[in-house]
Amino acid sequence: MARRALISVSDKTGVIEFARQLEQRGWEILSTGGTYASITGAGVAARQVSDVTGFPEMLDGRVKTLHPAVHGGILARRDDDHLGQLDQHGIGTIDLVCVNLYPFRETVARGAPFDEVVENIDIGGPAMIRSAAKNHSGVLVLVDPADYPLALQDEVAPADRQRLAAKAYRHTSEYDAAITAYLEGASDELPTTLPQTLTLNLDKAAEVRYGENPHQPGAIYRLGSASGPVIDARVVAGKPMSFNNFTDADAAWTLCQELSAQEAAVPEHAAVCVAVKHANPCGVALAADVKTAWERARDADTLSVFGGVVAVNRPVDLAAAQSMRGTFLEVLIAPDVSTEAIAWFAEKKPDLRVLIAGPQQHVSVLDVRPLTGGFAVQEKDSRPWDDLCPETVTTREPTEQEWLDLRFAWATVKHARSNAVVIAKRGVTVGLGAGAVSRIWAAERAVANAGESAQGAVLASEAFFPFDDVVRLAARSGVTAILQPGGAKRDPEVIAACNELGISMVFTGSRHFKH
Ligand code: 93A
Repeated sequence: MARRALISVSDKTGVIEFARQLEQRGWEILSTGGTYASITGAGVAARQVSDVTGFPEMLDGRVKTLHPAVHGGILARRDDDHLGQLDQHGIGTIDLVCVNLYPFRETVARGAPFDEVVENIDIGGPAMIRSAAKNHSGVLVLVDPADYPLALQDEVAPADRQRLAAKAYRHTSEYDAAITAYLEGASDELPTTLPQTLTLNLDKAAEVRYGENPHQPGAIYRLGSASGPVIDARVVAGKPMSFNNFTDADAAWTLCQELSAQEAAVPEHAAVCVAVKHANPCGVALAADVKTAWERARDADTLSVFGGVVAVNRPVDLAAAQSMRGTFLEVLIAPDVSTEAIAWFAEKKPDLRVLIAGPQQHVSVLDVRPLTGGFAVQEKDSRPWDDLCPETVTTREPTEQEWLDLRFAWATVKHARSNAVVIAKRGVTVGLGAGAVSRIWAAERAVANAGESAQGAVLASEAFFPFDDVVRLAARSGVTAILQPGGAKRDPEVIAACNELGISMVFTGSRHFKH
């Protein structure tokens, strides 16, 4: 009997071609309404799931695939007992499940009303993904178009099947974490004060050889039962993680995720690479694919990336891995890393810690810093670009490209230590000045880094300009648009300098000190 695949995807990227390839290899395809329409509309043969269940999709699509004919076909062990039971009930096996979920996060992100957000909680999709992942020895589970080529091979190795299953559970757990976070926050205004007494329950999550320096004992603690992308990352190659590796990887991953969410709608910005050195970004880039994003981030500052920590938002394949040859890196963290890339790293870069990020659960929104005898505690600065009302205050408006670059530079500067200035051009940081004790020094550092590349670039600052000196320096270096919070006494002088020099300036109204 032909092997059967069930395809039910909201994100239809690559699905038609994948279905076509399956058809050519003799697979029978089952699919749900919208997916069925896409596939068959492109001339690929498929059957509706409702044909198999004998029930139409009902309750506005809330019940499409929740049926024993689907879950029995996925969950049956491939042995005589279970296959015999399927036979008795006239149920055929399902050998491949390709599902991605209703766009819950995207619906929240565009500010949709509560009822619409709730309607976008996928139930049947996660159920199928979890069923298939449980039975991964007999069923391939795909939640990411990047894995479609793997599934087209004649034989998929047990280790790859297991990796796909782990990825599937990560996919559904992150999805549930997003729903939890939304529901926990949806009914309440953000608290304006923190509680009188804070009880932090910290459990040791990892041992490290020492703290920031060899004479300081150190360890990594988990807050309650929280899970985190770095604390719970899988180290798939390289040496054990150090204290500084943990903190830098967390910094890199956080910025990478923020940029990834922010740039999601721009296809040529789909891949994000963040290189961090001593908690500050040193090269950040967007591109259409991970290899190019890494190469651009590296080339942004080839000196500082040496010994750095790198985060990317897309799976790392062999080509991307090989492009890291020749750069000494401490840590690479990614949502996934292919088996070939892991093997290559293990052989060619045995010291590099290669991490597959763990799930992020929205538990800790606190930023805790040590004081002698206590802690300074605040809510994390997680304000997104969409919360701002950026306003052009000069005669010249930024161009479309400059707007994209300003938004990108803003996210990056927010994650750099104050005082920070970032110069960016076409989705790459070309100059970064961070942790400076005066703003003009941060700007001078960024301009010096950028050199010729500052021509036609944009500049972002995490706090306002007390004087017009940064504007004049930026203009001399060739910068054409500037973004900063505004709100200084001398704003009129600063704006006048921009108008005199033909530069656009945007005020965000939002400061992002990070001391
Ligand atoms: O509303 S659901 O939770 N109920 C279901 O039974 C179900 N089965 C698949 N959503 C369900 N799905 C989801 O439909 C899939 O996870 C996928 O995201 C989407 C694909 O729908 P369509 O093929 O109609 O575009």
